[in-house]
Amino acid sequence: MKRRLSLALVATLLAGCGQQAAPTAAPGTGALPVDAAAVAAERGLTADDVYAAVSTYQPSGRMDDYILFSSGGQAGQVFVIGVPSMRILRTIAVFAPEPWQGYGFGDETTEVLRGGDMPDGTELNWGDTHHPNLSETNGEYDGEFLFINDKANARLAVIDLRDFETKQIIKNPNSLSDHGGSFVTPNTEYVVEGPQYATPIGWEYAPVEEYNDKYRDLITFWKFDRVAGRVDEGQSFQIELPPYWQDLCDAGKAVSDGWMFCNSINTELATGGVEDGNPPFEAGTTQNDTDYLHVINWKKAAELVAAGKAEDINGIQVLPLDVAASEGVLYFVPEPKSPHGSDVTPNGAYIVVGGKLDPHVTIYSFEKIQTAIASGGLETDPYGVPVIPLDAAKEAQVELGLGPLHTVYDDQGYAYTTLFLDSAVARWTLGGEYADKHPEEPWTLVQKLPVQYNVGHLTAAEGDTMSPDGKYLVAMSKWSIDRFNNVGPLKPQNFQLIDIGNTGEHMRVLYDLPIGIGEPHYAQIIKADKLKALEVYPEVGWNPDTWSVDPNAVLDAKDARVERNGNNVEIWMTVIRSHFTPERIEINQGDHVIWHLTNLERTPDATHGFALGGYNINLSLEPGEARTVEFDATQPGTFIYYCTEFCSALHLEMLGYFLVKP
Ligand code: K7E
Ligand code: CUA
Repeated sequence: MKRRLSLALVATLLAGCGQQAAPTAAPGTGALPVDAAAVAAERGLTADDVYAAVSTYQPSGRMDDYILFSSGGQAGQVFVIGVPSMRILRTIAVFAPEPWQGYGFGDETTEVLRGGDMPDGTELNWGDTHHPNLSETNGEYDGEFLFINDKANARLAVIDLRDFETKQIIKNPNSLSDHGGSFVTPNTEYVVEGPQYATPIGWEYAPVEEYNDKYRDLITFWKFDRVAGRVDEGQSFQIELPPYWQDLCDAGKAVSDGWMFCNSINTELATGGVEDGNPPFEAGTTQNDTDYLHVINWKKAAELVAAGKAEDINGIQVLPLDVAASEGVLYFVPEPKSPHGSDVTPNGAYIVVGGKLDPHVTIYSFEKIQTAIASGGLETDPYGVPVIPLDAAKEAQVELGLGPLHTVYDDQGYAYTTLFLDSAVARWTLGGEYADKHPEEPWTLVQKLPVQYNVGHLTAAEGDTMSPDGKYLVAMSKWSIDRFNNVGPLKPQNFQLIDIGNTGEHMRVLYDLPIGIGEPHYAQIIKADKLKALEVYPEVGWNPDTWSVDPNAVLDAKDARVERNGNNVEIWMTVIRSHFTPERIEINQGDHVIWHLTNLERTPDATHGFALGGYNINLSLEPGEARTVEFDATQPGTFIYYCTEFCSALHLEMLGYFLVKP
């Protein structure tokens, strides 16, 4: 039996879970036009489910309030997702070729991808992306750029958010492994690539027995040139660190601006070798009750580099460890135990470290750290780095549960920490100037919300800025087990959208989004209206890499042509619904081909593809875009180029013949 659902019925449904005032009708809307209550009953939905549905559903054509940028894990790209609908809006190709975007299949995008190859030319065609970071101005996301690291090969990528495309990939010249990146300083002066597993500098060969002397970690401060939209490698520098496996880093802000904080996980200097009777890595690295929080004065380091205290190693300035230790750049503070995650509070006053093998988060006071440094008389570690006693720097510890990892913040003075082993998100209260914002005692656990399952990072709306928004949090779980239809042994990761703003009293899960490609580690959520992406490129013939009209763009089909100069054949081609001009190209086997293509469209979404079968060439030409492909016509025969986007009713007729005479 179907009943017409009135707003009063929805109110009853919602009241059933003791939450939220009943919704009130917008003027003139009256009763709901569909029998939602009957549908809910038929589908077995609870009042909580209905609340979740109406909190996340976006009618067709309605935009999301927030945009989430997520790492694509070992798939090597970035996902762009709307919040709260959790609709996937696009992927951004970064470290791996990606055909839909025509990324890495012959044109200038291939040069971007190849820019991250190994120094000997070994091609790297994937990356293990971990931490996307948005550019910041005065500690707030500014929506201009996104950076992401590749843990597997120690690389950094720059994405321009005017067109959501990767513009630069840099191979770190001295490191092979990174992790604590790509975190920015509050005005994006630097993009920081923190290290992970130690190797000799430049990953040169050295026996593992020489670990303590020869193996090192390096934290890299990539200087970002905002006008050029690129990292300026010549103005960048590195700081040599002991081989302690630094893990996650976060930049200080406000009072702590100019400082960087990284946790570490192997102060034991374990080198594995279970086959030789040594403790295996996981035992060797967990002997100590504490590792070291690294406290790094990057402004001081930059001054020392400018003063000539660094040395050039493989084209980048490296500040030696003994200089960093003796000149006030590097300090350690003990941190329990094998921690993961180091997150500065929005006011910059505290650093929160997740214990991983300790049920607490430890909160460090930046002021106390400075007092301890000023008092002097600090003991040093075996590498000569001053060590601040834990009690001198500690503000508080909060017991949360098993496996605390990462922490983010809201606008109500709460912190949220993931508990990997408990599979939960813990909400707890900050103290200090935040104490007045919430009714509870400072530094106490308030609620634990189960999530599914084995949660790693979490991210909150504008949660890494100086003014978080609250409202939404996304828990990024590694396992999904029983949450989705079985798709075989390799299961998706699970993003769970959590309501932290509308419920007042408690958090609740609103939506599950399976991520069936790559293991995302981290994400950031920005207000959608901060993003100013283009609808179409500014002018016809636009080169997205030089950000100007390309000298080889063809602005009118009548200028399309083929020119031969010896064995070089150069083609200037226009692309518009629904034809390529020219439509026939005849050359000789062995010719060198330079093929310029210009999409003449000005209509949003009027993208044309350009596939050249048999030659591994595939481009995506967005409205106004100009691209160039260069290759040797080694294969004789009759080839076809065609458009891969169903762009018009005569899309199937959008092709040409490429004839290569033997
Ligand atoms: Cu997976 Cu930030 Cu690389 Cu934690 S990291 S989960
Ligand atoms: Cu252009 Cu299909």
